[in-house]
Amino acid sequence: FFDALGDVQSDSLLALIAMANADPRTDKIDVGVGVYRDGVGNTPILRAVKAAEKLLWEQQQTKSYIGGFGDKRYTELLRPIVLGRHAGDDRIIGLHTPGGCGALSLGFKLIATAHADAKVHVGTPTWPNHIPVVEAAGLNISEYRFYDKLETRIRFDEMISTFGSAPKGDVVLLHGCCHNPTGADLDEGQWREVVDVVSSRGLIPLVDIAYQGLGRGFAEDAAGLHLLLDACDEVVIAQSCDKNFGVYRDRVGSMFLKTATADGTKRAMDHVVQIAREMWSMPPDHGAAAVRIVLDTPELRSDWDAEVGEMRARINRIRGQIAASDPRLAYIGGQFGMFSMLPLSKEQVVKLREQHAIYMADSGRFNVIGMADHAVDRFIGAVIEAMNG
Ligand code: PLP
Ligand code: TYF
Repeated sequence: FFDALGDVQSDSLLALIAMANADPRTDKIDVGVGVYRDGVGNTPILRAVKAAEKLLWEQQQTKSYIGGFGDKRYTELLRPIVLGRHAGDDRIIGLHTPGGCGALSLGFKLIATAHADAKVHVGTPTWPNHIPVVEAAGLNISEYRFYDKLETRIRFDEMISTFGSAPKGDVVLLHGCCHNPTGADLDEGQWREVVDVVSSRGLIPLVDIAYQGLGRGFAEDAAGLHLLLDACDEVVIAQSCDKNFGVYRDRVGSMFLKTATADGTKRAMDHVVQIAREMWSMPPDHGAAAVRIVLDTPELRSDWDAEVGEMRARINRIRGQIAASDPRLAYIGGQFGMFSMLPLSKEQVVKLREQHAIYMADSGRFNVIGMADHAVDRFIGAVIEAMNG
């Protein structure tokens, strides 16, 4: 019966983790997967999260079901962070999801429930999981070229002309900040142009914001999203706490929806809860409960702010170090978040893997803070050698 199943195309990033783990060389550098690593190469549990988990263990009275919306206090506490000046808008309602991935899935399935024939414009390259999630919702995808890897710049004209000729009701998938896989974020002027064309043509933006706080700062990283909320009646937001709280495996995210009216959003959210019921029924509690306790406890909250500041500072310090090493890498200093993409061919990437035990995605995407401090110079030397070769 199950012989009918063919091979799946595995997630190339997850396959890369296994490949790096299997390499016995002790000086290997794993800049493949997107998790934060500190100066000695560890992915620690944040102090604030550890303290919140202790409080949770002491205080939690029951593990009974929490309901389809998940932890409502958790989504309430996220509102000022994610929505900023729009936090009080009752046309925006949120729901706790299993990670950003769960939020994306819900968002696209909601879109498909409303309009099964909607088309989603996706800029390439993008996070490899975006495409299967959109396809699983049964929506049509139209790709446009977002970024030129060899010229190391956003193809902004192409983005604007794609949106400018899209019919009303088409969906655009936007990265809120810290673009994965390129690190190339829109600047404020570019966001304003995008917001103008999206709102004037009646397009539906779905904003994926999975790295808030790790680029320029919490408010800055959501500035484009807030401009969209100023101008658009209908916005879908897929948010993740997995990176900025370092709770990757606990699967902590949220989906927010804005429609033109509070009643309209309530009605749409009934559909969202129904869609979630078919997939996971209710979200896992633990990680969101820890995040809630951090945000609800002033000392933990300020410690968390400081810890995100430390992560951001390390990201931007290593970016600066790489950017200063060679004029061809200077662009990396003007990009944000965990990732940038090197202008290397797949052959050059494979050579780095074989000759230098440096593991990055075939596309040349690397995790800026994937390596320990002591490995940065060796990484830079090998990359320059590869670019020259
Ligand atoms: N969106 C982007 C752009 C990501 O890089 C990730 C990374 O995992 C996600 C969404 C999903 O995050 P989560 O692990 O919370 O599902
Ligand atoms: O892009 C990354 O490396 C992270 C981790 O299916 C990730 O977002 C990668 C692939 C995947 C889930 C998470």
